[in-house]
Amino acid sequence: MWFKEHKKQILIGVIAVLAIAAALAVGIFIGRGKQETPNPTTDTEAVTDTATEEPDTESDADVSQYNVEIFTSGSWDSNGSVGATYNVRFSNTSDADVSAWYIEVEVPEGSTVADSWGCTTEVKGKTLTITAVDWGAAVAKGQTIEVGFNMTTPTAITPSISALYVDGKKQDGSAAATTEEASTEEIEPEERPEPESGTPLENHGALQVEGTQLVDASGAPYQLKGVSTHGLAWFPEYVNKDAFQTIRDDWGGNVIRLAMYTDESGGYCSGGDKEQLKALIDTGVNAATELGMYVIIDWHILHDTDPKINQGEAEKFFAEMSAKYANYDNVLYEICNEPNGGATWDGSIKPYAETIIPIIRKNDKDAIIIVGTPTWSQDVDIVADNPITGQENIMYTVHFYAATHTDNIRNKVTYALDKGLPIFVSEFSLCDASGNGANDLNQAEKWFDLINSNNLSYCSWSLSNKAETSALIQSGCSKTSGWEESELSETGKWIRNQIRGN
Ligand code: IDC
Repeated sequence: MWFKEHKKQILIGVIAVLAIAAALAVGIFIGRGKQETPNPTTDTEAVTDTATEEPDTESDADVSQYNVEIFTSGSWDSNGSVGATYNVRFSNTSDADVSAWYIEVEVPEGSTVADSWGCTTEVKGKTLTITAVDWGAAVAKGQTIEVGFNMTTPTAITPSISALYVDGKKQDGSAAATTEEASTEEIEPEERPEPESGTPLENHGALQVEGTQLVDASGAPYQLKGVSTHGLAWFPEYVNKDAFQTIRDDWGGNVIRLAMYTDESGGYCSGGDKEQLKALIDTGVNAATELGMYVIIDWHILHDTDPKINQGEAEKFFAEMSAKYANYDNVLYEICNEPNGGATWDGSIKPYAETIIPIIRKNDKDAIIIVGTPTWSQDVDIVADNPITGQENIMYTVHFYAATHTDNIRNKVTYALDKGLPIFVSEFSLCDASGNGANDLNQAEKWFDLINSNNLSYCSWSLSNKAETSALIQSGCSKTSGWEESELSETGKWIRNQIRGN
């Protein structure tokens, strides 16, 4: 493919725009290692030596091993200088546990750190070294850890990571570039689809599950195709009727997923404004309903790893949502986005689902309920061996990020479908699991062969203009609806084609 052949040029292009990436509020550093099987979370093989980086070749399956980002979570005036809280999030997406790591960040001379947690800090000239200690130092495979510190700088800064060392070895890293600058591949637009006469909801009514298949009110197989919002608290401006109408009429989509984080900053269970978040859901549900589109209310667990952690809140939330939308045939419930960490199917997720489902069913007897699966919604094979019984209209999620998740997750999907498990791809993108990095369009095509040959429903992450590859809108575009071709990111163009074309 052109993209593969020109990978080096693209990488050079990516490097050329680091100056632009430096303007981002979040500095991300991807530690790269040589590893053939790019699934960060389920492989059991030992990691190859991440220090010996070989030149890129076409067949080289380089993947991100660690994703480290630094971001500020509040700043204040400090006698003419700028005080701020900085958080460093380290995600170990490699197949081996990490026992020590540190990063270097460039800071203005004269910067001073007042206090820190999970790390120690040292400023030498313009280099700030942040070394993880105590609970911050050991990061098991698949785990994410956040450390932080308060620092005063003579002027406001946008921190970015210049070096990452893991277990004594320097990682060859690349800061993430914004989508539009990194994009060099020409994606020819598919023709805009002929609009259906009548809305999706008018034509297809209340959906049901039959075997592995989503079917419409008349029993005919039906595929939901659409987009997920980013976190509602972070990109509320995309929850509007015109945006959804663009997805319906220009893209040919019929579903919107409303992603409400539970435990990230501003999350429903982590200090977010509950009433405001529910008002956004209501705006989204009503906009979708007026347009005759389907809409998923997503309890977006992620940082909180195990759905049991916020189960009490989830029980109240879904009782309230299902009572409010009991008569809406177009509302679907997704009860736990991506269980991860120690959350097992038998021990946590299944019992959680078996508690939440009856709460929804009390109000809404037949809505589709989508259940997350272990390991960031990848292990549908485990679920297929022990699905929830005695319930109708239940589906299970598989999520993929094409540059990270490949054959072995597709094999899990095939296995699960063969065993009769109904699967919904409620979130995916074309880049790596961080939501950033280069797209792998080859792998994305393989995924879509599987999706379309099995008529699986899907929502693409994310309807936002965040400066990350998975955002569907160019980061320089502030329009919140009615996007032109040129205002879509590479991901946005490719996804629109998919939705338009099938
Ligand atoms: C990412 C967003 C990113 C945000 C981060 C917060 O793209 O902007 O800072 O969450 O933790 C998922 C999650 C989804 C992630 C996405 C990309 O469901 O919330 O969004 N991803 O990392 N699973 C696999 C990938």
